[in-house]
Amino acid sequence: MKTAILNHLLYTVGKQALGATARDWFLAAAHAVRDRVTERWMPTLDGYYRDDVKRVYYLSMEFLIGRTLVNSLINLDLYDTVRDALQALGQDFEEVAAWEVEAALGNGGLGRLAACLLDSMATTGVAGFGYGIRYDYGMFTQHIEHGWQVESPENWLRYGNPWEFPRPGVIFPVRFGGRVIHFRDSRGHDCTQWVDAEEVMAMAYDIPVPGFGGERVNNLRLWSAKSTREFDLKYFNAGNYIEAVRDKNESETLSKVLYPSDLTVRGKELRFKQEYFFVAASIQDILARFRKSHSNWDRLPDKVAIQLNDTHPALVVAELMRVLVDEHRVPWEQAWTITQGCCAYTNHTLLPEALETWPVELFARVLPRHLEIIYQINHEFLQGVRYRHPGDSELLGRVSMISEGAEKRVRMAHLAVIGSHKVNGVAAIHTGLMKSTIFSDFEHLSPGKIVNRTNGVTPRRWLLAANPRLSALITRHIGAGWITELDQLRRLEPLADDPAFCAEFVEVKRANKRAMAEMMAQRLGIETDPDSLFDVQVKRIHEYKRQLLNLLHVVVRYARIRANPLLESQPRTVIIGGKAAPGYVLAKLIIKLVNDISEVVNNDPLVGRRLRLVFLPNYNVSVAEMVMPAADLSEQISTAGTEASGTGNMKMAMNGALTIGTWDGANVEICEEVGEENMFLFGLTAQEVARYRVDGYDACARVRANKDLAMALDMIASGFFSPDQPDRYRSLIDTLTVGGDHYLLTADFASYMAAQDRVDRAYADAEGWTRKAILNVARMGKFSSDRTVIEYARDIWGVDLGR
Ligand code: 26V
Repeated sequence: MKTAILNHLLYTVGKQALGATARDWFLAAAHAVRDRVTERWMPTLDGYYRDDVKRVYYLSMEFLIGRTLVNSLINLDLYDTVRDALQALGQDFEEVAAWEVEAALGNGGLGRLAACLLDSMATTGVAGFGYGIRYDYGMFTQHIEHGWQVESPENWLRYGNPWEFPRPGVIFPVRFGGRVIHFRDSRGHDCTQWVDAEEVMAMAYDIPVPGFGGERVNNLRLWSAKSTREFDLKYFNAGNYIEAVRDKNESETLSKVLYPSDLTVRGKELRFKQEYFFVAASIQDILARFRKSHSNWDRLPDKVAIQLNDTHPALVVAELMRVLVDEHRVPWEQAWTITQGCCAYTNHTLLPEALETWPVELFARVLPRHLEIIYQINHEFLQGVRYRHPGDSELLGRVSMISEGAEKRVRMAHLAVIGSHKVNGVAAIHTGLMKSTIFSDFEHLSPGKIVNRTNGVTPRRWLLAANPRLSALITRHIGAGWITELDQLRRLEPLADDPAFCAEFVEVKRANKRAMAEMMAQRLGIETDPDSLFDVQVKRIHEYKRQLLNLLHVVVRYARIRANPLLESQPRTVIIGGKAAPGYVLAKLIIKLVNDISEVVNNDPLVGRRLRLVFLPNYNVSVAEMVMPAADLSEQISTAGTEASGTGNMKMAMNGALTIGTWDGANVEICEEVGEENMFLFGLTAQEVARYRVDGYDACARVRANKDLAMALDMIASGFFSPDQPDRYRSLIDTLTVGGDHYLLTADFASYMAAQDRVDRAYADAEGWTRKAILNVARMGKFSSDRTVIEYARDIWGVDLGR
């Protein structure tokens, strides 16, 4: 390994040991590791080809991968080897590894889930291929200036990406615009062609995805936009250099940047084009691979499963139909059976503002043939509905793929549902709500099509790699089988009553908290007490996730200490982290509020060590890897019915945090596993929330009725934390009062405060807390993404894993 690293330093990086920077060492080590991954990659792909296995294509606009070095080392069992080799070369492993810029090609939960599923597919033996976009700029970097979020672009490819293989030979044209012509061919068949379109090229970059154990290495293929050769020719022919280069630039903007909002992209034509760009390239690649060993299109669903990660790749349905019908002359009905047989769709949110629709006008301009196909699919679908439900014209309007109104729009979720053989939600409660709310008509029309697949997270990254101390402790007691069979963690249960084990467990948590505290002191200049309760809420900033509810608790706690300076109170460190979409004004205001409150609380000598509030800047995968192992309390406090699943909830519980949470998303199933006595559940149920919203309720009356709530809101609204601009938070507080409090913070406030009191009492009993924390770890087996993948494989993908 030493020689391999030195060779790469010399021949790949072009440096000598003398004069090499830590980044040079990182690149050299990464290439040495990549060599080992590559050795197992080729045989894996050959094997798939030889055995003609069914392939699963996971299409996602986002893969939130994070750093790769440590993860690869762990999956290949080379961690110690490389650490020792670097040591022998005079380099500190951790310092070298820290130079890796993470691949942040995603917004949050949806993108991170895609990355976990890739890891689990490679580990469990699914021939799984990711397809996505190689953004030049992934998620922005968040800086905090005077308490406000400021975004800056992250040029993550500046020093090269050692994990990728450019494939200049794998390049497909993608067309936009033009018009459609219909004609009759020489044999009298009706034909359709899409002509006069502009062309952009999609070039492949491959990233190997090693499974744990290193036996199998799958592939993630990301597309990058390149201008077509014609642009270069134009430059030669017309001699108009500037124009030619401008065209080149414009076509290459397609893969320039990830949209940093997980809310809505209304009216963003570039986003629509990005979606088609990666769909068209992926479908060409998938079909070309199929055609290498098959000629009968009817066998496509036997060999190809296409999983649509939300509706972002839903154009697959229209594109597959177009290629089969227009280009390969497959009869429409037959093409439809094939398309439905291949496609399945995962829904990740019920929030109406996040449900994608695109104006018909935009479709007609950018993808005219696809619009025709969508109209045709819709027509036939509605015929069927009309036949089964004669006279129900309202039903037709509700399930149509086209929404009528001031502006006609294509409903991408309806396209995805109608074009798929299975549709799934990501937690039991979420799937239930899909069936009873946004997709209830489809549930009646095609019972059984909508199924649940509860999310999971990969225990390799989120326990083994992120928390080496706890992993070592677990392995010492129950062996290493848990790494690929997380249910084995159950064997820890009896150890929750073993004082020696408990002491070791406590020591692990304390060490993780010390490391986190050191980081916060170093980077943020905030001193925290590692013996205080680390109360963590890390996730995107959204009203529905209710970071503001968390802050109200902090303010009440602070006010109590001020009112009674001698008050005995459990020391707390409240940590909040997350990015706001750049255009989401209220979310950005919430970040400023965290910083304003922390400024006051952390500098108030009356408070002492009893309370700290920390805003953790630039929350990303690498930061998460440090935070999850250090959390005592996991805040999962969304309004019931709004968080599809959550996956941070799983990561924290798996690392021994207790959850304070609502009856929402996967919290419900975590509770089923770990037991209600080992969590702090509170608040309205999803049913009650729905009731409240229908009946309407008086948020202002709620505020008047609760002294703590009224006081906290008044402190914030009156400028106690923002003396430089006393009305800064007026608009934010108004959303909770005169604004109607859509996310029901005022309704859940009292119950949340009571749950926080239970937390304090539980934490005061150190032994009891430790026991609960151990039981949380022991009972989290269900939430391995290996289990999730196996469930998808069985009857969504139709892949036999021999289990
Ligand atoms: C929506 C949009 C709208 C268009 C602009 C770009 C964009 C990007 C992402 C999204 C979808 C966000 C949905 C999402 O991330 N859902 C999360 O999915 C997690 C994995 O299933 C789940 O654990 C979280 O509860 C859910 O919020």
